[in-house]
Amino acid sequence: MTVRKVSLLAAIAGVVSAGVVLAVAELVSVFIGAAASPLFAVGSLVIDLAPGGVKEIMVSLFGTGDKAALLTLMGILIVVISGAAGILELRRSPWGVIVFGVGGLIALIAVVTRAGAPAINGVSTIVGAVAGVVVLHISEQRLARWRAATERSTSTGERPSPNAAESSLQLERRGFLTMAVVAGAAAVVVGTGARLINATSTKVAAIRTKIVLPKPAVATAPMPANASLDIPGVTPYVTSNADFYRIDTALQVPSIDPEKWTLKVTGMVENEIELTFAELLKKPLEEHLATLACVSNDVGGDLIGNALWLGYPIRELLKQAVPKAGADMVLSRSVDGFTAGTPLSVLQDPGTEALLAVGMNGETLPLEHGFPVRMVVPGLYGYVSATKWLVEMKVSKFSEDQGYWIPRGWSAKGPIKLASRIDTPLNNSSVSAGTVAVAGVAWEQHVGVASVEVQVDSGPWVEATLADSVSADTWRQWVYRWPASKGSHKIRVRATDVNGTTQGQAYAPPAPNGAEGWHEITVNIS
Ligand SMILES: Nc1nc2c(c(=O)[nH]1)N[C@H]1C(S)=C(S)[C@@H](COP(=O)(O)O)O[C@H]1N2
Ligand SMILES: [Mo]
Repeated sequence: MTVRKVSLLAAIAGVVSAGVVLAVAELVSVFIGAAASPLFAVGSLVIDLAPGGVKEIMVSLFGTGDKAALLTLMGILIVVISGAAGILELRRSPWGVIVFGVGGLIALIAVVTRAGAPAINGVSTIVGAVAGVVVLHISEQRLARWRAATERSTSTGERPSPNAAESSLQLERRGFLTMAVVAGAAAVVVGTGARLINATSTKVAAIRTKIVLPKPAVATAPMPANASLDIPGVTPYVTSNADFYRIDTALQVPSIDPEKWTLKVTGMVENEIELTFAELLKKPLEEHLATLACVSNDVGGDLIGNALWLGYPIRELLKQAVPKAGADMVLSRSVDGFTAGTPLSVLQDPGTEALLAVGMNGETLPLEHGFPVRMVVPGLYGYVSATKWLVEMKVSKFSEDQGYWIPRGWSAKGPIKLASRIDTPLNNSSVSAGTVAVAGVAWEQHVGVASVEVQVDSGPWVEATLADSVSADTWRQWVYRWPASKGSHKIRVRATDVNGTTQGQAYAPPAPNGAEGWHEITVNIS
């Protein structure tokens, strides 16, 4: 065998062994809980350790596919490192085993340091690492014997008999290949199966579908007939749950059994509160439409959605808790450790419909949108208000506590900025001459949009027709019927809010507190 072929086989055995680590760990995690999966724990640790700017880069590169991108990257790294460890183990045993040991240790640290992780979660990583190390060591030994047998069968001198050498070569060859193929195939089958079980968190998903939400004590006002303009290509006024953007640091959607869920109100309060899901559902719930936006949403971006939320007013809960003098924020905490710091005054404001939401568009909150309970606060970006998988609200001070994104370079306060977007026609599309409906949405939640204007090339700003306003807390559709002439044109949009403030042209990136600037597209009229 050539050196190259031996190295390649050694590397393959290393990659197979890494597959065994992951598959066995995934299998054990089926029994002790999905949060014990080392791959996801390491990914989450990477997310938490990454500097703030990285989020922006990942989101701008991959949008809501940022998690898939991270996992792909980790996959490539695992292949490269385990392949190298395979070669090392063959040439300089036990160095390959040591590399695996270090990798396992890092994974173990990641698993047990996750928010709320019990120590038992470490078991799957340990069992997986031991299994992988055994496979690595034995398969590299077999490869070494196969290589030795090849050398014997080709060296003429000390050959006992050509047949014996030949058959021992076959034996060693088979020994290695069987191990690699069997271990590899088993890792793929077992690992994929176990991962699917861990990912779907079937139990909680089944519990969720059985929940019957109560009728709201305060229903939303009937929607004005003209809240939706009937323009093909414009974003629907209400975003369906399936189309609602998803942004969070959770590589695995947390699964919370609502029977075991409680919300604790703690910190600077006269009365600490602990609320169960059943108690929450018995309270007078309200229904409100609110548009939720991500601070990472760039000019023209789609990290924004509008939904009908069902929930209990947070101000009522705070009334029962009675915040102490000096408190000015509520640090809300997710079961996975994410936190958001929201101004206490906003949550207590009788005019702000901040909800402990349990329903979204007539359905129980979907798992990836925070089941069983999340916060929704009109007028604030999600990173400072919309905590999903909510388990604690700590009444505190901005001078004492910080939400997850603040030490990563984002502003402590995150009021939504006035913005507008062109949905149709699409950028760089070709449209035939005639009247073209240029349409989109504009928003400044809790303030309200008063007018939208459109400019074609360097022409005058022309006022667009606005859809009826449902409330200041939701976006408004707009349309401008443009008499389009042939050629390439630039179209820009800008909105003015109810206070008379117009969006400025100067571009600001999403970090640290939200993008600014006019959305502009180019269309080709033919
Ligand atoms: N637990 C948890 N809640 C979270 C986040 C998170 O990372 N973890 N991200 C916040 C951010 S940045 C936004 S924009 C909204 C997005 O909510 P959605 O995914 O339901 O659209 O959730 C907020 N709540
Ligand atoms: Mo966000």
